[in-house]
Amino acid sequence: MSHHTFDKPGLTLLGLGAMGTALARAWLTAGHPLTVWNRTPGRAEPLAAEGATVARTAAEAVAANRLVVVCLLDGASVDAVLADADLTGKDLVDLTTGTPDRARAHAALVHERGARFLDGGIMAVPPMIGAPSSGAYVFYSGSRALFDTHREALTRPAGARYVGEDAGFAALHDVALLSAMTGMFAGVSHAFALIRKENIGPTAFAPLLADWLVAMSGSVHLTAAQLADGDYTREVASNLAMQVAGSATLLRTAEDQGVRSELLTPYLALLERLLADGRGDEGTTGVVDLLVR
Ligand code: FVH
Repeated sequence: MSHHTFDKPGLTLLGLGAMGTALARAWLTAGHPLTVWNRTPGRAEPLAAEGATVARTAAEAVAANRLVVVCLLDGASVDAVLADADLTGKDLVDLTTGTPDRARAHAALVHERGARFLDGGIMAVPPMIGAPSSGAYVFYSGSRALFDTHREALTRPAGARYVGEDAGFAALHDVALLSAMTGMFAGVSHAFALIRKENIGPTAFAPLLADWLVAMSGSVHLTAAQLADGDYTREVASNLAMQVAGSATLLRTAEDQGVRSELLTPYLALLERLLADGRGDEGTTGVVDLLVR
């Protein structure tokens, strides 16, 4: 049975996967009356015991509240789930991961169906949701009016960073951060591969690696400053000529340790192109120009 007292505005949540369930618990714990629906009904049962109202259909769940949050697998599942719902007068928030273009197209369709739209990109994994000290937050973009109307409810599961009226911007921020993370994961894999065959314990090595990555992460601010003013030689501490010379050491060491260098070579090839263009006194910021088609 529920032990919550509901004195907060109600909302609807469609999708009770790992993330949806974490979001639901955060809203219930905060005292928001919550209507839920999930394709596989069994996933709603524990939440019903915690105070959620379980709708029989997605359309019924949408009808229950003005604020409707969806957190589903992908864009196709969102389209399927919302197909039969009346969105007139609704405030729809889509926390499903997708591309910026998908968010913009979805915003246009939702507007045609009479609703306001806000897209969200969740920068957290489910255990971080509802834990204020976890650092979890959500990028939001789209209707500022919707965001302001529901800010209190929206910031219960995680912090919020509103990044603009363009509905695609939340997804763009989300994907940009995830892409940088992917490059970092690639580098981490390479580093562990280099020590694999030696008598260097990975757990002893890990703190050294983590501290180094944190120390180097500050370089993003110099890259940003150089991109902003167009002077790529400004405050360069490690110039490109030196870095390209050093890259031979990285590749030779990989070979000597029996490690494939395929995660490094595409990036190093871009540095060599910049050097060949006579930009040896710059840092690595010119790579951004080479990447943009
Ligand atoms: N979990 C994570 O770490 C990440 C963190 C960052 C944000 N993502 C995104 O959040 C969306 C939901 O992720 P999730 O972790 O909740 O995903 P699942 O546990 O796999 O649950 C998927 C839900 O989607 C429902 N579903 C799938 N296909 C359909 C469909 N065709 N029609 C209706 N519902 C559908 C599924 O229902 P069921 O399988 O239980 O019946 C779940 O409710 C996602 O965009 C992440 O990228 C999570």
